[in-house]
Amino acid sequence: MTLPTGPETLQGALVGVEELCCRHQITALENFLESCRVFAEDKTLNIAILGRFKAGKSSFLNHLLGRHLLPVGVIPVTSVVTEIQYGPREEAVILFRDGRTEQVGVERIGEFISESENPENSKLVGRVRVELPAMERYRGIRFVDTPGLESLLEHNTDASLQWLPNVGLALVAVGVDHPLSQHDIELIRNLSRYTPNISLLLTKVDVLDEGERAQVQDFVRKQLGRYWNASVPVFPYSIRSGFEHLRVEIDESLLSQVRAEAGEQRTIILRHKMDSLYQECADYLNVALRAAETADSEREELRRKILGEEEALDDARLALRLIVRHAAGTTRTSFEEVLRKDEAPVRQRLLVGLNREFPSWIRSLQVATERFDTWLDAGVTHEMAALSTKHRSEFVEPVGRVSRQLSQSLQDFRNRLSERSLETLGVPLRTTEMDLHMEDPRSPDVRVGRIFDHHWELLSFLVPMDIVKGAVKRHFKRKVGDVVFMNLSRLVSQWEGIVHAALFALEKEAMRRLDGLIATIEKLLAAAGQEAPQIREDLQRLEGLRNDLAR
Ligand SMILES: Nc1nc2c(ncn2[C@@H]2O[C@H](COP(=O)(O)OP(=O)(O)OP(=O)(O)O)[C@@H](O)[C@H]2O)c(=O)[nH]1
Ligand SMILES: [Mg+2]
Repeated sequence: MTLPTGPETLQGALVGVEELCCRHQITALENFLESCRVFAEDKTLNIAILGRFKAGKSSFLNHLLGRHLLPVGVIPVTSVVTEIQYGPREEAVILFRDGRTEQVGVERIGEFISESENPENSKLVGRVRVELPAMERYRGIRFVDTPGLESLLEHNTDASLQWLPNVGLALVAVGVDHPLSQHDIELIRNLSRYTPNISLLLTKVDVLDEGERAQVQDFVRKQLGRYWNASVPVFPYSIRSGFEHLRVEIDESLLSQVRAEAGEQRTIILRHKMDSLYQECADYLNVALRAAETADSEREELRRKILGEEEALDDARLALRLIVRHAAGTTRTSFEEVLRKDEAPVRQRLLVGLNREFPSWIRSLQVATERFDTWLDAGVTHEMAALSTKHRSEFVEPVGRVSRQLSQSLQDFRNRLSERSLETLGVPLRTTEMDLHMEDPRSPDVRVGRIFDHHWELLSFLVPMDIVKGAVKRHFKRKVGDVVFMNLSRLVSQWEGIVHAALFALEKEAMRRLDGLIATIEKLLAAAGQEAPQIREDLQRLEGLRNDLAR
């Protein structure tokens, strides 16, 4: 692993925390440790543009780069995290969630990142990386455009929030038309766990006259000052002509400086992340120390006060399970509901096709049945594939919803633990649940295959087609209806199977996290008196590592 500067110290710090977590079995910090490790290994510092939908994030980056690279618009547009960095040749790489990559021309990225061309990210893109020779002047940094928060399109909010732990520098975009909401404040608070370097980009200032602009800037600065002691610099911006000086200003006061000191900046940010990590690790160790200082006879009581009775833990597990069971129990009826409206139109389309094709099949009964079979197979497969794509987001919706509910439920459990720890031991246990993340499920294979068996071929030499034509066509029409119905049921079952598998995988992961957290706390609370010196020593070691880094 290579670290930006002071590699031994940082490396030592990461390994040090890792060792302490390992010795005291603080498995609950594994995810956070991992995100620090990933950041430490990244050679490029990222500057993320985050914020409310339609705040002008993509427009800002286009304007900064002096070209129309990212799609922009009046309705929510960006649906995939997009990275822009220096490269000797202009190219874009689409990184799909399943690990596949595809290289495309830069002018085609809209097909993958815009809501209109990739609705609800149905193409399952993880990230898009664009390399431009024009980024030469910003070598060493990478701009990251993120999907807007707070719109009705929750998948966009999820995509950005899941990316959050990777943030290097953050530029929070706030339009003067919605100057600073509670959500923006929450976002900045959330970001401050991961980075000390947060600035505010006040966009669209051209829509205000000079007096109003001063008022809004004053308001925003005052509000920020109310919540943070550390300053959050505010950069007014506009992409309209007449405001070019604002681009120069942000470039000189922020971007160029960051570029010149990218290595140092990475170290500062990594230190900040490590500091949050220390804080949380120290909280765990403090709990263990207080427990170790408690007389053995009171230990059981202590455990009960903090973790609650065994039944209370079972209730917490049950609550997670119920979230999943409830969602799984309603998928079938809701999927049937979704597809019910499509049955008649699909049947109708196929019957129109049948009327069109039938006259060319009537040479013999054998020809008619064979052609009918092939035609219906292709037609139904096509219709099912189209329905599967059209309703994909409705089918996978429970997965995202359940994932959010489980994360929230786990965080509530952590908060209760912290409160009880503070009450009982006088030390809090500030820990944060990393969002549960589930890869989007794959769509089912809708190929229909041979549709039905019949023995008409046996009759085909005996029956003159002219006479039975009408009966055959009526029979085919009935068959179309039956096959459509059968395959819609099959599509429901296929999606139900896929979504259930994803939901149960989420349940398993949530359970694993809850049990991991409980095991961590139990282990810490079980710390016997003779362990106290070791814990004290480890707390000191942690403090030492922290001081080393601060120096
Ligand atoms: N007047 C004015 N309009 C702007 C400015 N910047 C962006 N806009 C407009 O704001 C709208 C939203 O711009 P986008 O860049 O798509 O916003 P976004 O934050 O990337 O939106 P999402 O990707 O949906 O989150 C577009 O109609 C832009 O033309 C600006 O400086 N001034
Ligand atoms: Mg955008």
